[in-house]
Amino acid sequence: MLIQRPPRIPTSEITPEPIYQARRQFMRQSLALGSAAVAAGSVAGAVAKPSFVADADVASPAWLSQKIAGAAADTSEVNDKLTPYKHVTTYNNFYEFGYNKDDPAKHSDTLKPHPWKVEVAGEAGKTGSFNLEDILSKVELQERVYRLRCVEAWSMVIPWVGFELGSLLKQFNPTSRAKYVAFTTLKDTEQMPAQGSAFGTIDWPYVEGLTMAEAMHPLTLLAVGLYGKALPNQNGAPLRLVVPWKYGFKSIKSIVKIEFTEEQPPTSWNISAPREYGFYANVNPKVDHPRWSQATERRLPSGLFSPNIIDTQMFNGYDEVASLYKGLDLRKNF
Ligand SMILES: Nc1nc2c(c(=O)[nH]1)N[C@H]1C(S)=C(S)[C@@H](COP(=O)(O)O)O[C@H]1N2
Ligand SMILES: [Mo]
Repeated sequence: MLIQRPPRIPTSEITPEPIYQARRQFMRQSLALGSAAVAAGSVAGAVAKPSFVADADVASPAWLSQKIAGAAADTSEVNDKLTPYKHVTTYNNFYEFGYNKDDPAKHSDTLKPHPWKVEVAGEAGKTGSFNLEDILSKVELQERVYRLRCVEAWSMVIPWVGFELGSLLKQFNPTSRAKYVAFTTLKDTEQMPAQGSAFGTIDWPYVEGLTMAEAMHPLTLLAVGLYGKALPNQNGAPLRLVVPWKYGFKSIKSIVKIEFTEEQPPTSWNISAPREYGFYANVNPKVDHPRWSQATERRLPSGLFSPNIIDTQMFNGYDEVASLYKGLDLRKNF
């Protein structure tokens, strides 16, 4: 991955967050007061609706906007401050639209996320091509506030709206031969012009993969929104993976294919630089990238005078996944 310059967003442009934080405080208070509602099943009752809703227009069909607006709020305690919407949607990696962090926000309006189909293939009882709307009609949307740690040593905290990948995969009845799940991004030089550019580090389409156990882990999401709105194109509309304990490049955007495989599938950054990017890509402060340290990270917003450097945590702080890697040498399997 290219080493990027510091963010270009001046600190003066940072959207004030009080709206989001105030709203969250309100949700907490109503939760505390409404203990009866909580006991009766808070997810369906008092806390339906995401806690964090950006005051932004994101074009999306009514059926999707409505579904996202009804997502169950994340009620877990999150100590990290959210990264403002403006940064989440203007500081992006989406090489299909260019290398610079502001390219995806500037150039992704050529992407047409609706209507959208996802092909499901491979080692499963049920395969075929499915409309996004049909896929979403069979899952429950939830808000999840997750840290996102890029391999380039910057990070954000994002309130996603999505559903557990495992809840979808089960519906296709994977066979006993399904050991991995492979994902593919759209390939279309009209919608993704930079895929046609002559000098490139990636052989399109972008591909990624997980072990079956990783894919079925309840932390693993397919996201359709963030900050209570549909995903902006630059964040991977209309459907992208979110694996919070792995480096951001595993969280593949604008997915058109999901395939159950017996063999470990190829992954884009591993193909382009195998010594630098592995298949596992678990966040690990003790295993440095060959060209830089992974011990710390720049938590966005980060500026010249307040770089906001923090310690990187093992598995990005999601210790509950440690059991997935018992007996695996994480230095070799980086
Ligand atoms: N198809 C595709 N998916 C992708 C990328 C990409 O270039 N193309 N970049 C990855 C990287 S390196 C990161 S850090 C995250 C960034 O997600 P965000 O822009 O929504 O923060 O997307 C990942 N998914
Ligand atoms: Mo990344």
